[in-house]
Formats: sequence, structure tokens, C-alpha cells
Amino acid sequence: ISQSDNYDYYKYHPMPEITNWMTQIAKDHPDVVTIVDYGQTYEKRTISLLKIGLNSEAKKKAIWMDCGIHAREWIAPAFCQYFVKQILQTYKTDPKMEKMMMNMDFYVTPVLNVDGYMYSWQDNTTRLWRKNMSPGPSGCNCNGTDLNRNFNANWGTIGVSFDCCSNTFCGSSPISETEAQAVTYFVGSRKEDFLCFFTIHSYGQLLLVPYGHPNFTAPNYNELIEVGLAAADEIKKVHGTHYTVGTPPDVLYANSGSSRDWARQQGIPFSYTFELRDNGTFGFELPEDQIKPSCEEAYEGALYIITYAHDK
Ligand code: ING
Ligand code: ZN
Repeated sequence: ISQSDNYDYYKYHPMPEITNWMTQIAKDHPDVVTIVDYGQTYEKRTISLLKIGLNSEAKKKAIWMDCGIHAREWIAPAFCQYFVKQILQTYKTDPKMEKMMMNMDFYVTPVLNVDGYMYSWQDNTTRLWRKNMSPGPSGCNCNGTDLNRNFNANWGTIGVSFDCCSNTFCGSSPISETEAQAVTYFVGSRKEDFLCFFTIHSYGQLLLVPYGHPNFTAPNYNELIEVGLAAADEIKKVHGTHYTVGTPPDVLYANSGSSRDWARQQGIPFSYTFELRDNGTFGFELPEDQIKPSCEEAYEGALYIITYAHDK
């Protein structure tokens, strides 16, 4: 029995525990998992991902998943950890997963907005922090840029704020934030490899497809919707949870500068935002007894899309 088998996946964990978990999982699976440090936060913390895959001669494709771009969405880092546990368990007995791990590397970032996540753990008054921790432009007294408005995709055009005190402040320029830079440079430098780009949020029970801007349509929009609807069916089968599929303007409101839109513009075909549980009863403060069912159902949705992209 390896040490990471004793980790409690059905509790929320503060950042130091997640960092230790990453170290342990890499130790426990030395041939399959490597830690890659690929960026720095505003407060100079390291941004790390787990690269997961089986050795193979073939030129490998890749899957991207980031969690915790928004600090308060605690179910998201919990999901990334569950996802890693699940694929590492599954490939040993499931030839299909084994094959996918031979053909593809999974790049999973459990917590992208490390500074914000740590701040949201500080006390009751900081629990609902969303943004990163960088100071606003000179003359502004508020901290934080919304990292999911800071990517270079129709940046600053719709569904953002230029008020640095707003929760959707898009920053002073596209990828002004080191956390957005980290994703941009890591994914951008190997964009031809990526079949899927998943960015995990809460809440709302949605599968969002590009684009957030109502004037633009993804070239494979119909396929994104079809695959998304089939994934939502898989999700529903697990615990009966309903997920809505669509573009942000179709299901809620328009936005710009999201990482999902940026990834699709880079040519990554299957780019989705997952909005995990719930529908607003508890919102960002999802009780720990819902971590397990939330992860179980969303895993089936993600696995459906990954399998489709792999087999295509
Ligand atoms: N939602 C995402 C956000 O960046 C989104 C995605 C955008 C949802 C627009 C709906 C409409 O706002 C969360 N929860 O962060
Ligand atoms: Zn979010």
C-alpha cells in the first residue's frame, strides 16, 4: 500500500497538504507521474502540475486540466486530485485507460491560483475570495485580477470590469498576470499536442463551450455541443445530477479573456469549462459530503470527452 492511498479525497485540503500530496503521488508512481513546475504566482509561489502517462514509443497527444483558477471554488482542486487518483487506479485493470495513457499525457494542475487559494483558507472573511493577489494599478486600493478574464482571447471586450475592485477585473493588459502567463506559455508551446483543454470551476452544473463572446462561433461548435450533451448524459447516470451545456452567452452571460476561449483559439479542439456542483444552495461552500458524488459524476463526463477525443 502506497502512502497516497491514505489521502482523504473527500475533504477539502489547504495548499501545503495538496503540495505534499503531489510529492507523494509522484513518489508512489515514479514511472507514470512527474511533477512539472511551470510558473510562479504574484507572491512567488511555484505553480506545479502532474504529468501522467505511460512510456511509449509513439508521439503522444495530451490532455490539459486545471483546477483552482478561482480561489473560492474549493470543489475544483478536490476534483483534480480525485481525477488523478482515478486514472492511476483505472489503467491497471482497464485496457482502454491503459491504452489512452500510452497514447496521451495528462497534464493536471490541482491549484492554479495558489495565492488566492491560500488566502481563501485564511479566515471567515476571506473564504469567498475569487481573484489572484496582485495589486491593482497605481491609484487603486483593491487587490486581485480575475485570471479567467486575463487571457489573450478578445481580452477586455465583454463581460469584464476595468475597475480593479471588481471580481471580474480583467487586469491591465492581456496576460498581465504571471498565473495566466504560466498556462499560456506551457500550453502554447505544445499546443499541437493537446486534444482537450478542461478548466474546472464551480458552481452551476454547466459544461461551457467556446466562445464567451456572442459574435464568434467555434469552428466545431456543433460537435462541442453534441459531445458535451453526451457527457452530460454520462454525468446524469451517476447520481441524477443535471448539467446544462452551451456557450456562456447562451446559458448565462457573455465574457471575454477566459482560458477556455484562448485554448480553442490556439487550435485545441475540445475546450470545455466545467462548472461543478451545486446549483446555488451552498454555492462555493459546498459541504464536504458532496465532494465524493460531485467528483464521481464529473469524472464520467470528463472521461467521455477524453475518450471521444482519443478515439476520433
Ligand atoms: N464561472 C466562470 C467565470 O469565469 C462563466 C465561467 C463565465 C460562467 C460566464 C458563466 C458565464 O465567471 C465561474 N463560476 O467562475
Ligand atoms: Zn470560477
